[in-house]
Amino acid sequence: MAEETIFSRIAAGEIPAEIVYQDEAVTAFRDINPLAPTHVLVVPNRVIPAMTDVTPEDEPVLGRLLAAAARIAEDEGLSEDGYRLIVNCGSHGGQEVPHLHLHLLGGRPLGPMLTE
Ligand code: DGP
Repeated sequence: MAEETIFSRIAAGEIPAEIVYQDEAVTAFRDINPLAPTHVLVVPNRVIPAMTDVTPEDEPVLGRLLAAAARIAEDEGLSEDGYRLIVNCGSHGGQEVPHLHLHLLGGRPLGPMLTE
């Protein structure tokens, strides 16, 4: 079994977070350091450390992450104006937490995709 992470502990209810969605595969909660009016992290309950660790057996849960993000975006009122999903990977991608996650960002125009 993969090591525990801060996000798997949030998914297990061991660390508090503002959870906005949870099912048997996926947990979504508000980012502790929001960069937009809506900034939700969508994580698999079972740890996948990073995109570089994805295997074919992860394909169903990856679909579940995207489907959950779309549903949360709708619930947050973001569908009409749109939103952005980001997955950071590794040091060049700026990944800080070694537990694959989608950032769901919206609620204002988000500007260019990259600033540098
Ligand atoms: P990344 O750089 O893609 O690994 O993003 C990690 C995000 O996780 C960052 O935006 C801050 C957020 N984060 C880190 N620790 C916690 C925590 O304990 N609770 C919550 N809600 N968010 C956290």
